[in-house]
Amino acid sequence: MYFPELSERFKQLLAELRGRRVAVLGHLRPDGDCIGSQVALTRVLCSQGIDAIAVNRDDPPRVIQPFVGDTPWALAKDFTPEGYVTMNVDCADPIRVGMLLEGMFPETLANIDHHVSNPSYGRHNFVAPATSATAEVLAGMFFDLGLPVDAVTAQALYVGIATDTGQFRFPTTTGQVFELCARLCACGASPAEVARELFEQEPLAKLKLLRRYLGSLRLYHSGRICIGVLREQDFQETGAEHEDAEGFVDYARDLDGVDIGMLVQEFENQVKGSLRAKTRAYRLDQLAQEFGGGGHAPAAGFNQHRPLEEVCELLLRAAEVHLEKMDRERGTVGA
Ligand SMILES: [Mn+2]
Repeated sequence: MYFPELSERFKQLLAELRGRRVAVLGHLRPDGDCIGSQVALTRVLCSQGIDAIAVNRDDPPRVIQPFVGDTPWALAKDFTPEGYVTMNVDCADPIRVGMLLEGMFPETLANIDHHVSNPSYGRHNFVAPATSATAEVLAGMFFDLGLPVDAVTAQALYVGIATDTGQFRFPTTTGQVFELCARLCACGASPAEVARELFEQEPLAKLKLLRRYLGSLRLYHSGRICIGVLREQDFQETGAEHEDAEGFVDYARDLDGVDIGMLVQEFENQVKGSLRAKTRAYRLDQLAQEFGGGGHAPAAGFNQHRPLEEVCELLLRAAEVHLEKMDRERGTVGA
């Protein structure tokens, strides 16, 4: 068994839900793990005689769309919630589903997630903070319980794990992750097909946007902090979409000598910050919380309603203080 305790409770929940209607909710601006988890859970629920549908405020990103297949799907604005209970996936916080869905469903029946900051807000909680992805939790429970994992489900779970591990590079990439992926491949997941869809259909506008982000990178704090920015103008002038900036922050983090990499971008009249560290030791979830956000220890984010310059200044100062505090706690002086 991968998750004995969670799987036992999940089995009981499935029995309770037979014949019911379930909306499987994901977070705003969904990523591969969110969509992959929604697709997989919705399909497995349907296979168990549960009338399930995935519901999102936003459409899946362009490169993730092909993995939805024939899974029942609705946008929040077109959805009638009467008679449905909800299961949230990959949502560290109930407000992550967006105001519209939160208003429709003040109560979350089940909360399935892997964010360390998740306060277990559901009536039933399946939160495994040490795992790489919500898709890993779902895959483990499905295999534990012998539930049917069809090819679309397997592929969706593989997408969730491959994206949330940064293509099997992040510290959360364990032996169990590879074991589960091997089983997903046996059920029809294709790593080559996923790689082609996700990484080998880059629009030129995205590369133009990347050039601007790379051009904006600045080093601070003896080269241990790297910040790059993207303004609304950068998106307009390159013709890139906001989802194209996904993953750019890794370039800042990946620089030699850098401990914390950041991307600060103007987005929907807000300023969005993405934070990445090379190790979990830097507790970026805590740094993001200072700005009203959250996430994982090595990868976190936030939204702010201040001008971009002001956010950068505050963030840099907070990051320096945070970095020094983390150094002291680890008993090291500098890098
Ligand atoms: Mn995730």
